[in-house]
Amino acid sequence: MGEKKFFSVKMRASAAGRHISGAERILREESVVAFAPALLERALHHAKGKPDFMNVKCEAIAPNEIVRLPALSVTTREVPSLREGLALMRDLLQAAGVARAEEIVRMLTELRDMRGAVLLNVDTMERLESDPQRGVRVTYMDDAQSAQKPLPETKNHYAEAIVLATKVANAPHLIGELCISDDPDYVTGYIASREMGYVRITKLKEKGSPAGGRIFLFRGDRPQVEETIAFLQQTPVLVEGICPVSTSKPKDRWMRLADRLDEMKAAHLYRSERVMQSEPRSLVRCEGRELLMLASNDYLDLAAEPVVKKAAAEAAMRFGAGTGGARLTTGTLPLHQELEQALAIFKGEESAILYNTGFMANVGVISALVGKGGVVFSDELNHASIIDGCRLSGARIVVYRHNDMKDLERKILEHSTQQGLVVSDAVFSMDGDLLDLPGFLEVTSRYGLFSVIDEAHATGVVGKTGRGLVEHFGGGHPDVVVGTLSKALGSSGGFVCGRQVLIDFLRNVSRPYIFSTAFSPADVGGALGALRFLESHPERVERLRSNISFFSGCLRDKGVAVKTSQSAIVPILIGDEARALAVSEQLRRSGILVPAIRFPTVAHGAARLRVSLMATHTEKELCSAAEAISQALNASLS
Ligand code: WAQ
Ligand code: MG
Repeated sequence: MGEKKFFSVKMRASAAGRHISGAERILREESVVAFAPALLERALHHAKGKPDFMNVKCEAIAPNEIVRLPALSVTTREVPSLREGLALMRDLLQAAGVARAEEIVRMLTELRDMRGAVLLNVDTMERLESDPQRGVRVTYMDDAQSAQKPLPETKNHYAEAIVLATKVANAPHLIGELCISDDPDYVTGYIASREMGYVRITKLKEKGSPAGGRIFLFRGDRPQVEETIAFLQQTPVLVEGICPVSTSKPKDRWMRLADRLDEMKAAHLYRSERVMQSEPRSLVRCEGRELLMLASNDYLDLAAEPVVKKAAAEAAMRFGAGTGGARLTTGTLPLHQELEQALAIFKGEESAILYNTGFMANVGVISALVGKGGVVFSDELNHASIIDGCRLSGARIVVYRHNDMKDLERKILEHSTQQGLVVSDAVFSMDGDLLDLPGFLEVTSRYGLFSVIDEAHATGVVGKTGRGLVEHFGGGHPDVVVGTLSKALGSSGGFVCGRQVLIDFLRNVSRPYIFSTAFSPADVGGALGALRFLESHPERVERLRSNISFFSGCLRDKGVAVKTSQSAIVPILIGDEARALAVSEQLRRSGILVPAIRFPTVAHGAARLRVSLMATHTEKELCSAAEAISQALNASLS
């Protein structure tokens, strides 16, 4: 018989007859001599004290007696408390078809001072081990890779438990196992079965508790008990494919996310959605109640305007719900081109290009016009999509003071560049103020830099007929005008206007344009409908403007200090995040929807209410809203 034998190598150590430490391995003959000392080493360094007796026993095993079993799959369930850990174990046990789960988990928590496990008939609750003091001990088992892994000086609870659990899960007539360590400080335990695998539960006892034990779950008849015990005590098992679990327990990746959310909650920066159950009009249904909407960007109330909805619906009926392709492949409809032409004319530019969102328009144009080696000059209060466009371009980013053309010029002189771009919001979204367009154009043209303005909140709002800053200031010509269809134009999407060469260039290099599916017929149709409506109803813009000055006046009458806004946005500065949330919440209780704007949308400590007005608010609504705001602000101070 040329076949190499395996040996079972067992160590036991005691002091004054009291058990201190035990360990075993199953090793190939040639590894025995190298590994036996590690077992002694471990016994000599045990926390329970110095042994006065140590015994290493080596027994040959024929290779054909050894059963090789694949390791149970491992999952870890993080639980915040002991109560939840035990409840989880009970639920898993119940799910595995054990009726008396609650009783069994309680029995487990009450075990201590056993060397072996309880063998329990799960249906009758009868204990089947012949010596209930000692319990049933499983032996002859090891990790199949053991000769590659030196035995650690201190116990690796997981590595040893997964071997035992795999053997137990495969024992005849056992349907599973429960375990709590008897180490006072090791609070992770497990429930295991062939079906559910090895489920680690991170808290199953309080730190310091002397409790600990195992229950093997038996289902069968009395005579079958022999078979189960024989397998546990005599059949040598090598477990293959054990995945390492780090015992230093770095946080689970999902737990890390949950921690971040908890930090946000603690800092009053957590956000969640509010669900609207109606059209976005000046009165909306939100979470079961009617609220006065003071937070919409649909400034002209066009999203719900009947002719606009009709245009969106007709476009969908004629061309379908989606476009099925990018603009340069199969996604361009006559509607897209018609809308681009109409936008160019409305803005007084040569040409226009559509993007799926205003965010993409900013990212798409900035990253196309500058790159590595270039410089972008960006107002410190620019919108997130401008900031991200600057970052994505790879150009150096130079932030200048808000609307400060002197600072802009100083910074341009400091960073002389052949390839430069200056970008600014036209209406600043959280402050509602306007860009100094004449100053901006003077500086940018003096230094030959691209001038980019984002008219997201200006289109449909600023200028006598809503055409934006150029109309408002009576002239001037930025190189690039970005806009959105999703605010005053009541639809969805963004656009860029400018010279033909600019638009041709963007169609060829701008990645958000090239690699997005062309946006849907309903969006395009709705935007076209809204643009046509706006062209023929400039009085909507007029009504919005008169609401703005009326409302600012009401606020001042009630003692709330605000400037008359030149846009539809009226910021009411509060500062403290928690206070801003409290005021917003109080207003919601009085039937008014005004969000608290917080970091990172605005700077830390610059939290505010951001009121935005619509053309269709009535003076009565605005007057009572101003009253409610003033009251909520006062109440939050006391
Ligand atoms: N056979 C049967 N029962 C045993 C055996 C054995 N060979 N060894 C221990 N027990 C019983 C005995 O009652 C102990 O008090 C109890 O189990 C706990 O044993 O993935 O360390 O060796 O991080 O303390 C779980 C690891 C660690 C969880 C379990 O058990 C994880 C542990 P301990
Ligand atoms: Mg222990």
